[in-house]
Amino acid sequence: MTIATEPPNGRSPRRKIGITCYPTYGGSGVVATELGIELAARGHQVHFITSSLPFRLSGREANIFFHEVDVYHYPLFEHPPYDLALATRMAEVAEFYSLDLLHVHYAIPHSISALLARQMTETQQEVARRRYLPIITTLHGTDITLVGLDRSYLPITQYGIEQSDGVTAISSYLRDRTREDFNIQSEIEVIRNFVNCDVYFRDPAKVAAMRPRFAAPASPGTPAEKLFVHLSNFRPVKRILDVIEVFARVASALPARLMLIGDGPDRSAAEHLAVRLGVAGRIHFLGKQDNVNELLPLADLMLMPSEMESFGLAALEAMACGVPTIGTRVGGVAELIDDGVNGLLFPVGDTEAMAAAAIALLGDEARLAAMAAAARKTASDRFCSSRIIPLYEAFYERVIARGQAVKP
Ligand code: GMT
Repeated sequence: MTIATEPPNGRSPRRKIGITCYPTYGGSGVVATELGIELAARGHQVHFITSSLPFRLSGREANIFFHEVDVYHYPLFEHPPYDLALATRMAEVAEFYSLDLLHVHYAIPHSISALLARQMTETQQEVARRRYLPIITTLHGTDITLVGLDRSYLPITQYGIEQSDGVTAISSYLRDRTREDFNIQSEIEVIRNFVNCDVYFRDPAKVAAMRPRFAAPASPGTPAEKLFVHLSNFRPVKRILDVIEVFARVASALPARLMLIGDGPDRSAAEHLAVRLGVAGRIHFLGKQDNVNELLPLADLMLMPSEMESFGLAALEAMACGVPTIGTRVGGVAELIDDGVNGLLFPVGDTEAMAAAAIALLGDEARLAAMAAAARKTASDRFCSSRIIPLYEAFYERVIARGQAVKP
């Protein structure tokens, strides 16, 4: 058993935490990585056990270790068993570094690999080295609302949730859906997405310097171009074509530009639609970007017309930068966006209403400024990492304490 070192300031004991996530672009990977960075900054030792270095990490951060999961490709394997390689690496790292717990993000397959690692650690051949390794699963979205509901994954998702020592969901909506769809009776802690408010903010001087690269400032007789932004992994659930449609409607009414940040399966369809609607020349396809905190504050409005969002991290990041979102009333979005106060919500697919609302808002500077200020205030009052990370730390302590009662 690891004896926690008590920090002098009375904060949570310093722990050794293994984190597993999808390391490429996507909200769950962003949350997992930012969580690791925040925990490391608070003195915890964080071990990322992932298939590659998570994209927001340099690999040189203090208190952060990276353990690559190497999958052996044997010609017999039609599908190399990543889940097993991950379980093995988890168990190895847990033993070598005496991890206090494993925290996995996105249920499939990570919770199952973690369960295997826990069992391996608990039943080691060498009895003296046996111990109980608690595992926490954080549910993010499609692991519950899409992938996990597929018949081929439902039973194992349910099993992974029920057998985890602790489960968190990123919104009340996701907690309730998990309980209903998977018939889960055990506790699910809601710990919402967070943003580092010291990194995501609007610096007027930087905006003034950078914005002209993306939208023309006012010139005699010509108003300034308005600037929209969308940030996602361009999967169908994000409805990128609605982004283009809304933007095309707005651009036919006033001078405007759109920054599209991210990449994914629907990018070429978006490019084709942009050409067809005659707005391709007004859109900056920026692809995957590392420092979105430098781009988001440049915009006037964020577009997030998703089919489903369990929370909507991209909207939160924009809001912290003082950029309100025009989004859809789905999933857990209403836990973040208060319609008419810090953003605007519409039914999925109602691009006409979204465009009309954007045009009206952009034409009313006082209302836009009030909404931008309210967006920043929501982010800083409720979702800053300084508020949310202690919730994770407290949850870790509860789960570790429960795990210490289990003697292998
Ligand atoms: O897109 C997903 O469903 C997966 C996930 C991801 O890995 O990108 O995104 C989800 O997790 C984010 C971070 O917790 C949430 O902010 C997103 O709302 C959520 N996406 C969906 O529910 C569609």
